[in-house]
Amino acid sequence: MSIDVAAIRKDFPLLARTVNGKPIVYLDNAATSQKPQCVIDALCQFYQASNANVHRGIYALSEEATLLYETSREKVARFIGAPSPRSTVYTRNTTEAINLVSHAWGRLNLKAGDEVLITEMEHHSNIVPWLLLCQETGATLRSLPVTEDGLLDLSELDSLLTERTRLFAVTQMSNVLGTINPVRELVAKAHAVGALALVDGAQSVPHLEVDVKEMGCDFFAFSAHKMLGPTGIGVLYAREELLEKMGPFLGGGEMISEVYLDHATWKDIPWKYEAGTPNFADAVAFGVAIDYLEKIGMKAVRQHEKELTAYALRVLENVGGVKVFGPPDAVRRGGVVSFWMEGVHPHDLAQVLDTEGVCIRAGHHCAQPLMRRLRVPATARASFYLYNTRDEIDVLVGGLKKATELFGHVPG
Ligand code: 7TS
Repeated sequence: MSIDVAAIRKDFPLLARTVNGKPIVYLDNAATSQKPQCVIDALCQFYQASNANVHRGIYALSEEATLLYETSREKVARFIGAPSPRSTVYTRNTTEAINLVSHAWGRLNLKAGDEVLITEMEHHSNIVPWLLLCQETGATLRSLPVTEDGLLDLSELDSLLTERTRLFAVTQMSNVLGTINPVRELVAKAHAVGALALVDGAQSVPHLEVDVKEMGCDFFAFSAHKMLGPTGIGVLYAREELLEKMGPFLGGGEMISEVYLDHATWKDIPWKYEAGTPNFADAVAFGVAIDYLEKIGMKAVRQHEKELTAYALRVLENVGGVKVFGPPDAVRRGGVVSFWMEGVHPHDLAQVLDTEGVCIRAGHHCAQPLMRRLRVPATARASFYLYNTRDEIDVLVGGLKKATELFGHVPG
């Protein structure tokens, strides 16, 4: 099940470049991934040979573009185990997918006295839409705490998830701690009290085998750009009955069936949720990214990242003054490692690493409530993907040691 990393790296042209005179070590995959040549080619190819607006032309070129767009949707649906492409709506990204739910479902279904449950480890894009919705409807936002080990505190679940809860919105994998949450069980718990469950898959779909049907979730959101695809295209999966009942979200061309000056009717799902000219070129290239990942196999991707993460946890432990956040083993976490280095602010650390060609993210990672829980203003974060190597983690560790020397921390 192992993967040929050397061969994979050759598919990613950006990995051949240098930064500050050093070979690039790209460890910011949780922010966005690099793109293989086949995805870049697919974008160019589309504009060179197949570009026409979709779902409107009566001519061959437009039909061809439409077919490519819809074939890509079929690939996306299959990749996440969705029962049908009808349940798969294209959005701009995870953020827009979650906002689609908060607007098109939330406004119809929430009222004062209702509750939405999130967790303390959510990304702002799975917090702020619910905050806004609760402000608008008078509903209450509650949050499941995180333990010292960076896991969800499930001992609090039964007191927070009650018959008042209308929606439980939870991430499958934390973008800060790497924690992989037991979403199947959490979804079942939500359903047991009559709530719906939304799972944020922004960090999980790129790295784990995902099956939304087996998970049983009602909504599932993710972004192409974190999984080798282009920016500006994401997905909301939702159970078909929900998509039929709720919405629409944005109004405009292409989402309608008939328009009169005093009323309108909507197109079938999923197009009811895709107002205006959609991002068809990027959707087509997204399909090629999925082909690429499927060829390698998500089991193999996960295995590689598990090994890299276990290695990173081991070597980081031996760097003086480093405290790693999140679960201590690589089984309950994906390839995201956040840490704090005594005496060095994460921003200074990222700058020193940059001089070594190493790209990491430093900051609050759009998870300010979690930063408060961890009692830090920010963390440094290295995040891996299928093209990363142990050697690159060694370069990271070398950079950390250099930062220690520069900033005068004496280990021990
Ligand atoms: N949810 C999670 C868990 C995320 O990690 C991110 C992006 C989002 C939602 C939002 O995705 P978007 O594509 O709509 O922006 N996370 C990060 C990150 O960790 N660093 O940069 C973006």
